[in-house]
Amino acid sequence: MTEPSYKPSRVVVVGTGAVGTTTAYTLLLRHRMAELVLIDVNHKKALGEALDMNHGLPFAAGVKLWAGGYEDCADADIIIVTAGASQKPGETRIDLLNRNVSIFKEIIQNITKYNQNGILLIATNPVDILSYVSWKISGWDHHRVIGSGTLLDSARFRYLIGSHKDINPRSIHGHIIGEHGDSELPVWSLANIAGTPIDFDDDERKEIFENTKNAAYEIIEAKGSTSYAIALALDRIVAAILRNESAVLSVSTLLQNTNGMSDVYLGVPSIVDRTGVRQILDLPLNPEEQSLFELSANKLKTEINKLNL
Ligand code: 6V0
Repeated sequence: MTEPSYKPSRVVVVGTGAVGTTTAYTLLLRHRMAELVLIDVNHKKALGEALDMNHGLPFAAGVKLWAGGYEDCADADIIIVTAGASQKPGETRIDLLNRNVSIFKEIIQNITKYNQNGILLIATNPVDILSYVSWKISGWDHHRVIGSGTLLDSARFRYLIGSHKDINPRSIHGHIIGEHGDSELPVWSLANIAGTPIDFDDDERKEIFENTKNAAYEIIEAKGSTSYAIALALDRIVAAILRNESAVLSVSTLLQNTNGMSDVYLGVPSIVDRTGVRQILDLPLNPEEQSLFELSANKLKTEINKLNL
């Protein structure tokens, strides 16, 4: 009798620092996949993290988890990349660019040596540019190369609006778009609660957006890195992919005449399903938002043009 063909779902996390391990732990607790592999240039660290998580399995889901090598990417449905340098207090995300581009050249080549059909999910900063770099180096269809984009920023935005209104952030609809970084912008013209516009005055809007944009600086100053919220954001994207949800998430994806902008990765509300980013939603931005969106896209295009890809 022939064995039934069954391929367990597999997620690989490359980089077992603060973001990678918190993401792996979140995926584990939420039982997102059957197999979870941890890879790091510091293999000992990956081994230690895998052991620690494995010892919790009697209290958690039936996930097979190990510290592996790039050959384990072969059967992966999703490879999440969180490896590389992170911001030190006072550093911008763009400051990390040169260091992380050379790390990425090596990592993406290692992954694509073993896998051609999976989905790459990039979290390392500057995430939009590194998603673009990953798309170029991998040669994969752009639908399958996704950055975490402004999903985390949008969550911060919704949390802050919800706190001001004393309403659950899950009931707040609002998006931050553009760069995951200093040139991002809030789409106030479309933000709403059950279709009702949000009645903040200019000062309240300014305060909420500044706190959204500067949240990472504040957390890094206080505790050295951010990890819990980004882990939940990455978990959300993984769930949307593996469950074929067609969920609308502000991920970083290749713009092709999106609100007039092309050939750059930026965070925009996109439909995410088992194929990756199925489609971008073209937003009816007001003229001020449109010009900020163009500034953000052009800022990143300038940085991309400096790279030798
Ligand atoms: P960290 O804790 O320093 O971990 C980085 C890990 O990467 C370490 O374990 C390194 O050993 C490993 N690493 C370095 N080079 C390689 C390599 N060539 N191959 C494999 N592994 C390697 O950093 P942290 O986890 O805090 O941050 C990781 C990245 O995520 C940084 O670039 C952050 O800026 C970025 N973040 C992105 C967010 C987003 O919204 N997209 C949010 C938070 C952080």
